[in-house]
Amino acid sequence: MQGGEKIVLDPATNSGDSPQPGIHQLIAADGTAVTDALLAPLVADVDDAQLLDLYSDMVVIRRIDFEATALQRQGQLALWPPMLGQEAAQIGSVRALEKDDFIFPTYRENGVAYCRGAKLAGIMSTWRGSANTGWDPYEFNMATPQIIIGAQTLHAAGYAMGLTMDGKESLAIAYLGDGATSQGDVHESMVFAASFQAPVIFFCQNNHWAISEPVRLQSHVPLAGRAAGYGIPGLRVDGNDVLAVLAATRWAAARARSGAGPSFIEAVTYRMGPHTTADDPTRYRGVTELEEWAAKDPIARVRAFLLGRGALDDAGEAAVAARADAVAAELREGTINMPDPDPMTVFDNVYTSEHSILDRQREHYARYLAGFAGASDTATLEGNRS
Ligand SMILES: Cc1ncc(C[n+]2csc(CCOP(=O)(O)OP(=O)(O)O)c2C)c(N)n1
Repeated sequence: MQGGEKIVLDPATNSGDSPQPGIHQLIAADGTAVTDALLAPLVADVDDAQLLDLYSDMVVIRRIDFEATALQRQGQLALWPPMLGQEAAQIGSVRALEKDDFIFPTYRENGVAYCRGAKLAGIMSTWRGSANTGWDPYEFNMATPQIIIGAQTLHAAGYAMGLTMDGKESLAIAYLGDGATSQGDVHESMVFAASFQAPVIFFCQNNHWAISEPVRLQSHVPLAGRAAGYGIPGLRVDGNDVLAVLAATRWAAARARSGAGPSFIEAVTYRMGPHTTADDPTRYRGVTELEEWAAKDPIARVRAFLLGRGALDDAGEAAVAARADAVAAELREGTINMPDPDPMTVFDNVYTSEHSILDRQREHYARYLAGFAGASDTATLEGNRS
């Protein structure tokens, strides 16, 4: 990587345990400070108040996650992809970006969407099945949730190439998972990004599992090493260390803005919950692994760090808890009272112009809905959602 930093390509180090060779860290799992020559200068300006904000954001998005999971269990959401354990990776990265940087997320970056300013009910609407996206991509500079694994990396690379052509100074960031790095789209996007020196950050959250597929099965080298094969500098960072993730993303952002081209960040973290609420992780992973990672909890770590510095007290904790309570209440209220869309709007925004196949489908669906006319009970159309 840039600056002579070496990527460790020993398969034995790909377990994700930290500290380990090649993983940059600033706050250890017990909350003590770690020296890192590359990252430390990048966050030298971050004071206790800013760190407290990062902590508060993490507590809030964990609360969003718990509330959404509960709502799914209560039948109010069709599905939810938990971010439990990945709060530092989401908050540290998004807080390193400028407003005009464009984000290309997967389906799991709901914490990122929240920090970007998306409304809570909007974020939930996709998971309730009420809308294709819960925010206006152009208002928040954040694309719609991407379910097709890796596809958003192509969009990000193309957008970044466009930024260069337009002479813009902003950047694109693609969020992706460890599993996505096995996907052809991701490799194609890295080829283009490297060839055109596009201002794009590939931010990979290595949460160790692609549904039931462990990362060790997919890659015999650390994932950041894959980027090196394209000539893209890669950096492995402790993804449960919010300060280190903030620094790593600033590193990549500075490279992009200075014309140095793409970067790849492997944030080594862990998905502590299921893949989605439709998944049962106890069928494919052991409790010991979960316990090991619970001891590296990203929120407990920054909390311990703040307490150690005297930067967090009971009043501070109470303020954070109150913010989380308010967000949870708003989320619940907004979800439960969300109006159902007109069923026919499902055909909107598919094509920009008329399309004969879509016209036929629209007609069939209208006839199908008309078949319920006698029932006059909208509950019949909606099934047993509540
Ligand atoms: C092209 C494609 N293939 C398969 C799937 C089914 N699928 C959904 S999530 C997933 C695993 C993704 O794992 P990873 O990239 O590590 O992200 P994570 O869910 O762990 O955040 C798969 C295979 C899909 N959505 N798209």
